[in-house]
Amino acid sequence: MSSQPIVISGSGLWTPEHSISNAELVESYNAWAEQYNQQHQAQIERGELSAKPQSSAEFIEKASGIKNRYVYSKDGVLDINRMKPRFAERADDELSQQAEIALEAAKKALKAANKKPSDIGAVIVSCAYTQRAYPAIAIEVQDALGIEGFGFDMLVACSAATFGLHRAYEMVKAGTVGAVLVINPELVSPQINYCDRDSHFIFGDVATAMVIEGADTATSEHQFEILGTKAVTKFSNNIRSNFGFMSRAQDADPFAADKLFHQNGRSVFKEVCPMAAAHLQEHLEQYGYTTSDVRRWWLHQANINMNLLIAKKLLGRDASADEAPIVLDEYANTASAGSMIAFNLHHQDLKAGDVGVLCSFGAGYSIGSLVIKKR
Ligand code: CO8
Repeated sequence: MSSQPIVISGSGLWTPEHSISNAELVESYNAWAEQYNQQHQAQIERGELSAKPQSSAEFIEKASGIKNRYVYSKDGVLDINRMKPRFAERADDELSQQAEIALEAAKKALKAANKKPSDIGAVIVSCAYTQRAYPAIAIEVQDALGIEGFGFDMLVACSAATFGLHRAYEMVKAGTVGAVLVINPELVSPQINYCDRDSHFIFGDVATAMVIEGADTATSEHQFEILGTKAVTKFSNNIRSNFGFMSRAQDADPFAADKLFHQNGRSVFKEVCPMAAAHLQEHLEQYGYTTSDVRRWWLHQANINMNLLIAKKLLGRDASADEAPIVLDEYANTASAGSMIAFNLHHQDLKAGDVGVLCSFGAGYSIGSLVIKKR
């Protein structure tokens, strides 16, 4: 067991070049809904089908705080005769799209951490979906970077990034690996039902990465000691995707609406906010801190009203944008990567001794947090 501090020594962020505003997304969804209603007019009139309701950019911004999302591929999403992104299928000897974006974020994290691939002993790809079952995307990335050692994928929906950091922390703490690269290539747009008014606006694509290592090897400018990690899961069907390899044997449509992301958003909101606030309070207490000792909250980015409510429960007042930065207005919900984006964009101003909290919450349910301190 290593007695030296374990640190986050670098982080990387890859942002897709294409973005979609609420106005663009709503315009194409509404045109699709109108076309659907015209094409199914007779069944709708007979009560056999429900008419598709119109979406609204104002509703989206007010209910979620989302104004924009980035996507790997834009044109197919806005094509009302397609309503899904367009990805070319790649040959087995070509780099997969998910490994491609993972590499972009990983290279930036390595650079920020002053690390070469030969310094890394393990690669964890942790995210909401992987584009194939095996070989692991992590092993593909490991190979592309020329890293010795091992890699594996792990899926924990919205908490994949924090849970991945937990595993990295434990590996370095146990002394089995010197430095770990944790990557979150959140390529979620292929799983979004762009024909569902209630969820078509929620997600965007992104990739984030972090390097975790012992303080004795860390040389980067911005280092954060991980004081500890805390995780909890509690089964819920309120956020679900039934996509999986069983569909073939079940003679089921592998792309039916229940196989895509769907949720009971209101219940999620009500149930997860108190769980997350209590979790964070307890985690801080383990180190003798109160919430007022925290300089920055890099909270999960699913919904601005959730973040405001959680911050208010914790602090007893509204948190400022400087205390709890919001990135979902620009990036939307990026599954597990939201708090990692917030950290990436908002950590360089912290001073030695400042305490911060990285936190995720979402499907599972799952909640993960790290209490960290600027060195
Ligand atoms: N335009 C206009 N009206 C709308 C729209 C729209 N786009 N969508 C819904 N409405 C309507 C509803 O139909 C409803 O109408 P009515 O009152 O007549 O029934 C009304 O607006 C209010 O709807 P809601 O009660 O649903 O509205 P909310 O204020 O609750 O806002 C949210 C909806 C934004 C979804 C909100 O509930 C929310 O954000 N909840 C939290 C959800 C959350 O955090 N989920 C986590 C999901 S992410 C995760 O866990 C990772 C999964 C893995 C990644 C998946 C990648 C694809």
